[in-house]
Amino acid sequence: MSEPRVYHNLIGGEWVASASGKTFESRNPADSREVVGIFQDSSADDINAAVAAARTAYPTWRLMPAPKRGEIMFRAAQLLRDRKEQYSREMTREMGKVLSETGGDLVEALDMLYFCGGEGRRLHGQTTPSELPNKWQLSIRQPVGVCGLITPWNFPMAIPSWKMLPALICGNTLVIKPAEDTPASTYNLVQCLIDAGLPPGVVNIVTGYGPSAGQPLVEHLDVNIISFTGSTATGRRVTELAAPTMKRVSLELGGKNPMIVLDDADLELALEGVTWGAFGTTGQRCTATSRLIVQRGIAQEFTHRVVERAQGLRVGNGLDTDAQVGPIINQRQMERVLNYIEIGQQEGARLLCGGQRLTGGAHAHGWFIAPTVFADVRPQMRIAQEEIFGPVLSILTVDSFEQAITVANDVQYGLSSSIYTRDVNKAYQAMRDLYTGIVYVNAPTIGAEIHLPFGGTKATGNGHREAGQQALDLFSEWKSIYVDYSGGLQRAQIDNAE
Ligand code: TXE
Repeated sequence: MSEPRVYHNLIGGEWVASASGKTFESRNPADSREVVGIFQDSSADDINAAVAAARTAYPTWRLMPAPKRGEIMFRAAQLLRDRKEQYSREMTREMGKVLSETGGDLVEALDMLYFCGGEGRRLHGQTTPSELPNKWQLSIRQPVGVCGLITPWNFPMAIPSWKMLPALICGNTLVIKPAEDTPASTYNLVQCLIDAGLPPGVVNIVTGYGPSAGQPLVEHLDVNIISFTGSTATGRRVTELAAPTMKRVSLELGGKNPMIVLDDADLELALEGVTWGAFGTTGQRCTATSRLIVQRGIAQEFTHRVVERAQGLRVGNGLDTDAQVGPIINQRQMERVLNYIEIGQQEGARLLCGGQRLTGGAHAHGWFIAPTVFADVRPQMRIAQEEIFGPVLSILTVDSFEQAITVANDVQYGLSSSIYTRDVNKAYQAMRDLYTGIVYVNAPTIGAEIHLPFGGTKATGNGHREAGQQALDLFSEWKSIYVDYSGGLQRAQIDNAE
């Protein structure tokens, strides 16, 4: 095995070691003997240097015409496409998910490059008539300044792209602190931007752990926005840490996403959907289908078929083209998922398949868990309420459509939901009444496209949306401009009726 690559922080266009000289390893979750890369274990000193570099680069980048900023993204997209195979393999080595999924993760970044590149020629505001004669008025977007971006490990390139590219097209500069388990894919995306002509200091990368590297970024007085994706607990902490500086904070947190299957549904279609929604990415998606809410008439038959499917899934190293489900990201997360399986059994849910770590053979050195299905789950059980973030599906049985909607909504999260039915009236009622940021009809809870807003209600976030044109609202500040060409003082906000 060749020597692992040593990655440096990117600060002001230079590749530099952490101020302390400390580093950490990122390992392959499918084979923990393999070191994927060595990264800088950074602290407040490194964050301070990176924020200063971003601040220095800001005035010039802000004034670069947005279509020109977009052209850099178009060129980067071409480079990313050319490097797709290599980067997908590297992503599978650091994150674990199967190659077709890491290819999909990369393609999301590609789509985002094209989408945001195109926004460079729009960034629309409004023009509107005035209530006074000979006066003209409009609203325009202006950048906010320096953005601090903190990303998780489950979408190692897509999520950084969702944050970096809208920030950049709006004219901001940034510091990104990628997840400690999967930093390499952030480097790969940024390398494409650099090779496409991104000026130094516009994007800075600082690697390290949450408390030592993430926290100083959140607290920094000269950082204007924090965009964070991760756990609800850390999101809450980030909000508290940012509050004294009054900076804008965008949070994309957990989910407990339900799929409803009514008696009249196309069961074969629903079966395909739940298998992909629950066990794709090993259940490590914020939109993963973690609750299956089935109507009583089909519950027994459908549960039986779901279990059959789950048992047939091939779990293995994502680089193995035969594997359908990869490992869990790390030992801590694996233990967390196994603990939830334990809790489910203690709560009285019926374990129908899986439930254990896979060991031996191809699984000997990785963090693998067998696809797991629980039946007889009641709505208030912890496995029906809390985000598990692993290949664990909880099946709940209901008597009616109305009960299904109530159960679906009765959790602290509100990211994604789905309904399978052939009844068009019920489908429309569900679209109206499911209180989530995303609703799917006859499709699983995963599969968001980048040109629609992404995010959720309740504890899933704090009201912001990523992706779509709505992402621009986070990374820009509105300015309203009034131009009076009457040559006299025209007084607004005064009773001119006379
Ligand atoms: O997340 P953390 P973890 C959920 C999922 C998972 C759980 C734990 O339920 O089981 O979170 O995962 C940085 N100040 N999601 O521990 O801790 C950290 O370095 C600033 C859902 O990996 O939230 C990393 O870059 N930053 C989620 C990022 O926060 C801090 C995807 C996320 O880490 C910090 C991932 C601090 N004090 C996990 N502490 C989704 N919404 O998709 C940590 N970080």
